[in-house]
Amino acid sequence: MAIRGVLMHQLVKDLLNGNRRAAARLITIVENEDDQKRSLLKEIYPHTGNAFIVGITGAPGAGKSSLVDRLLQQIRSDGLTAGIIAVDPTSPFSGGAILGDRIRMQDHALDSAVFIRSMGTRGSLGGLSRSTREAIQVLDAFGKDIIIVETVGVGQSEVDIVKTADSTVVMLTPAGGDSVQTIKAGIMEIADVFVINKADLPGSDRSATEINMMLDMNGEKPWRPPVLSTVSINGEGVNELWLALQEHRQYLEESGKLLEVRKQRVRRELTEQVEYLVKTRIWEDVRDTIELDDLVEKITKRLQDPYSAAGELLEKINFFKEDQGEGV
Ligand SMILES: Nc1nc2c(ncn2[C@@H]2O[C@H](COP(=O)(O)OP(=O)(O)OP(=O)(O)O)[C@@H](O)[C@H]2O)c(=O)[nH]1
Ligand SMILES: [Mg+2]
Repeated sequence: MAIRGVLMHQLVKDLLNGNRRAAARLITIVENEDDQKRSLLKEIYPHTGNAFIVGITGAPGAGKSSLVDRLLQQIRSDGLTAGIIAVDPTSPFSGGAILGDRIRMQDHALDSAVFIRSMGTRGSLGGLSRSTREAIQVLDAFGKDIIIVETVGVGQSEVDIVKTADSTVVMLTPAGGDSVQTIKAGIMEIADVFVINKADLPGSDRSATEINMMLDMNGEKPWRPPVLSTVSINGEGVNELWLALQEHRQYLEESGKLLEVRKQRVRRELTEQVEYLVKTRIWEDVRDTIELDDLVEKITKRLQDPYSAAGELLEKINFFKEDQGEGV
């Protein structure tokens, strides 16, 4: 085993012993590296699956971080530990949002039962949703009871991220009445709990009514998402949110839905992993054995077509070779 392998093993041991620096370093590794991290993810996997994962998504500036900060107080007063991952797809490492997260959450920064981490797209190989999921695994193995993932709800990658959550909170603000119309259908569907934050501003009642109407049109569902109002700056409604999350968790557990959802997640991860392996192995082999440039040249000159060339490339590749050792 290479020295790095030994180091990884030590880091994982430290993580399992509750060492914060190990947790931080391991998240950096899953964020930045592609090869080495697989062996460490393998090692921590048996220690995961215990955390309850809450996703919180909403427009930029809706008040997610402020709400999470308040939620932390509830979680801590129930004697539970928490891990927070704030995903900022637009301003990775230098954005005001991240700085803001730090400032707002600083009350908890010294609390060893709380671990807060911001993640950005820059440097995250294999996509943000994958590295977020892997960071969740690290915090899960670290022993955090509740893991909260904060994402800015704008695109597919955020929807993918919340698919990792057991409970998803969709946050809206009373934005002059157009808030409900502008939320994406995909975001609407993933909500287990709706929160109208900034309920101190006018229009929040109307937003709540609109969402309730939309939910009623959806027909009977085994879980009907509650629509709550919060003021994250003073903590109003946050206790109700914490109760709703606990209720949703109880519903998931008692209905067998939690198991079902987690199975779906494992299936997706397994599929992704296989596809990832196939992809990386193909290109390793292609680089090793075939002059890609020659083929490109030929195809460009119309001496060959890309369709048959692709088929021939595949035939030259040995997919099912044995495990290539550490890191795979
Ligand atoms: N009036 C009012 N302002 C709020 C409330 N919650 C948050 N804010 C303010 O809204 C701004 C954004 O709050 P954040 O908690 O950073 O929002 P966020 O959704 O995490 O923002 P991003 O991470 O940048 O997307 C801050 O200036 C907060 O003080 C609220 O309930 N009422
Ligand atoms: Mg934030």
